[in-house]
Amino acid sequence: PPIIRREDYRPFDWAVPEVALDFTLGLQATQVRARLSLRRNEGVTADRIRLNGDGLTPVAVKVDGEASNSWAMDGSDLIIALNGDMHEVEITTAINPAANSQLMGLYASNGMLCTQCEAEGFRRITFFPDRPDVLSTYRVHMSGDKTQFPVLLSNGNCTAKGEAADGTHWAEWHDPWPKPAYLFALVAGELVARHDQFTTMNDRVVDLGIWVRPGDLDRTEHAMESLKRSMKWDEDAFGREYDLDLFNIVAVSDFNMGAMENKGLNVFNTKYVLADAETATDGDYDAIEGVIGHEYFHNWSGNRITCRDWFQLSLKEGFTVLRDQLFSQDMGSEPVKRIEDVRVLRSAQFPEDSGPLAHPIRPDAYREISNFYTATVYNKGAEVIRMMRSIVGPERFRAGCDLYFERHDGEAATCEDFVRAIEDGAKIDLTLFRRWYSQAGTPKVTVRLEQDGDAAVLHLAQQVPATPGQPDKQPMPVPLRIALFDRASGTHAGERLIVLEDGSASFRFEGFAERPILSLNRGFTAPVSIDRDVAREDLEFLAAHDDDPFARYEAMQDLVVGHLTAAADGRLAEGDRPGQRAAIGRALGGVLADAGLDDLMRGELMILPSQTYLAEQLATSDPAAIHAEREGLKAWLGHELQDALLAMHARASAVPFSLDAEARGARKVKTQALVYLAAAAPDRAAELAAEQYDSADNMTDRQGALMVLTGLESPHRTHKLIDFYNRYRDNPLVIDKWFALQAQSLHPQAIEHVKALALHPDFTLRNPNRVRSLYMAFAANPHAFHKPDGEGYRLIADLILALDPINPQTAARFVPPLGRWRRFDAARAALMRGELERVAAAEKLSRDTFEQVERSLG
Ligand code: HT7
Ligand code: ZN
Repeated sequence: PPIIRREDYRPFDWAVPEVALDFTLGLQATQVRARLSLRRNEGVTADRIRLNGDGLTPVAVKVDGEASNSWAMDGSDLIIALNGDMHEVEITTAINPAANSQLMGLYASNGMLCTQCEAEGFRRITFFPDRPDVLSTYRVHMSGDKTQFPVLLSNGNCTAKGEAADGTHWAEWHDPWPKPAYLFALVAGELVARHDQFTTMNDRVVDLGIWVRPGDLDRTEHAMESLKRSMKWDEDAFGREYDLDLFNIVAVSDFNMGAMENKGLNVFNTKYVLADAETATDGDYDAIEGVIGHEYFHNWSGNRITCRDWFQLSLKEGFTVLRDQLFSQDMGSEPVKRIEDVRVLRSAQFPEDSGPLAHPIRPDAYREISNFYTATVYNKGAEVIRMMRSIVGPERFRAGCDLYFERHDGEAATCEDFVRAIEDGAKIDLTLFRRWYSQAGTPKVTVRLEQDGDAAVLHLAQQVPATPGQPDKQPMPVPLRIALFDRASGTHAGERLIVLEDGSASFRFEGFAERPILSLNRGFTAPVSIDRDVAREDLEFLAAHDDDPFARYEAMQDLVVGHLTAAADGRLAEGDRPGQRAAIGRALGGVLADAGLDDLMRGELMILPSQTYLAEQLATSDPAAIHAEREGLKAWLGHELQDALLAMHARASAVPFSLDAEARGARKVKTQALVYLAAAAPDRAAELAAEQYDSADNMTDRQGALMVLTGLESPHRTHKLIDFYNRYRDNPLVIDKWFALQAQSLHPQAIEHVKALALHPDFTLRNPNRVRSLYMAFAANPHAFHKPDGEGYRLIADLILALDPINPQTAARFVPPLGRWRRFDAARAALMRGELERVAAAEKLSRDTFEQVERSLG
């Protein structure tokens, strides 16, 4: 497969102002007639047009109303000879949605038809210039059997509908906003809707519909409320008003990602729509609100202003992630949301940035764009824009965003356009800052605080590591919010933002008789890793007293990370272990007892750094050693703090169910307490967990209890797993949880359980949620995945080979866990690499998997 390069971008030769699509729908056979109005762009002399296709053969081609033979296939693309400046081309194709297991283009899911066109799915429906810089208005006519497809939806507004005598019916939709093909959508099937309305800032009434399968309607209330909150928030926070009379969301159970922002017709994975207390956790509720917001916000950051080419993906994704993060911060607890977002960044993006798949947020080359829907483009992309916001402040940032929306409305823009709008609107020079767009790798900032008479001097140096294709890097502006705590009073005189512009710099702070305690990267203002030699007492102080919640969390984490990485790496003198554990115990005990903390925040502070994050701190690591040390510490803490944890569990259990912050916090600390107790006193914890499971009146408590039980050897484990399955066997989203809990469990036989579950009648490779719930959960379970005999690696390689012909996009997402082979001990590295080589040797690999394996073997 060829490499596509950013530098090769050229505008398309033709404009396609109008598209008319006519669908004759059938699950096994759908006919598509596409009429494209074409206008030659100025200065173009070519005598042909290239229309992208993927797996299509033209049934008929007409040019200007006449059947034409002046066409030829070039690979998958259709080339039509055209001499004039304006033409109308009509192409008929025939497709089989039921056979579309890739879930790209038009496919059948649970008896309904739906589309997924981003990034390059439209070319699997009809021949078209399938690139985001070709914008057209769409008219869609569709007809189909009325009983099979009672509901017919597409983008924009429904302009007409009717019935025929033969049992079919039809609908016509018109979307007045020019859009690229990737935003096209069509849904047809037996669906029911929750309807509501939203009145915009300019008093326009928008009809809202959330469409689901009959039986799921009473689980759509939270999604609808989230949608209305998103619409209001985008008006208040960014001045963005919705621009159609209708906004529809459809939930489908077979979907490659979370959701899709098609204009006026978002298509969602059911996972991010359906919720009630019995079947969804508090985390699920939050995720639904976040994803509903994310897709809605794309209406401006993505749809009204789209991307010029797919290298600019972060223009819409990074910005929209930032917008959804700010939305969720405003809807719930700001510090807790910030901590959660940083945890995701560190567990998903930092490893990507330090491995063979590292790429800048604006990549330079790809073979398959689906492989670049990554944590780097999304989450680091959001962090990069958040840094601009931190540097200029929220008001000036808003001015920059206003200018961006005004300047580029209706265009296909670039990341450079965005940066320039922020520069002009916020009045700042971002020349050096642009390096964040072009350089991969997580900068490491080395920190030293020195006392010089009555001044504290902060020495900072940065180093951006080499990444594939980028051996040498330039320094990038790193904004760091800091505070200096006076040792005597334990207070600070206010925080400030410093920006490390160059490779190194020193900052002098007068008025400290004694070396202060440094609180650094407060709020996680920069997505960097920090290397600092800081005394444990200082970390203990910050873990107890820092008034910045993120920095307090960070100090807790640092205390544990320092100890566990040294221990797992064999650098910890045995004599130092008791003292270090005691310091962590004091810090955690303080967190449990701190009456000033709310439980949501307390729950965050109780979470130990993940095994992946710990491994990331070491050049190469032994997962078994990290696992043993981490579990050992957990058991020690659970034992030391047993009384406080039991008391907390009892207190939290008495809080009645509600969705308010207090009750959610109680549920969070309740299961956290069980996690520690399970490590320290498994029998006692199993009894408590079984009680929690039985008395649960909500999924958060029930899933939390079952999560703890799945890691234990206890008769309760089997009983509750059977009970859970029987209770929820008709609810696929909950059965996904059942698979995932077992695949990610601490149980020593987890790998055997995964192998057995793969043979369970409810397991299928055809549903991405189910595949992820079993195998992604397993690949993220270090003690099981990294078994020294390499069986975990073999399991994932087998999965990739089996899944690749069915759903290459999903298959390719399982390559990165194997691709991190360089970061493990030599024996494991050889086994992981061996499995990658086995995949590479397969007779036929998709472009998706081929590219990921090629890069991973590097
Ligand atoms: N913009 C959407 C991307 C997406 C996607 C990409 C590749 C294959 C399937 C897909 N489904 C959705 C999702 C988003 O970021 O909002
Ligand atoms: Zn998005």
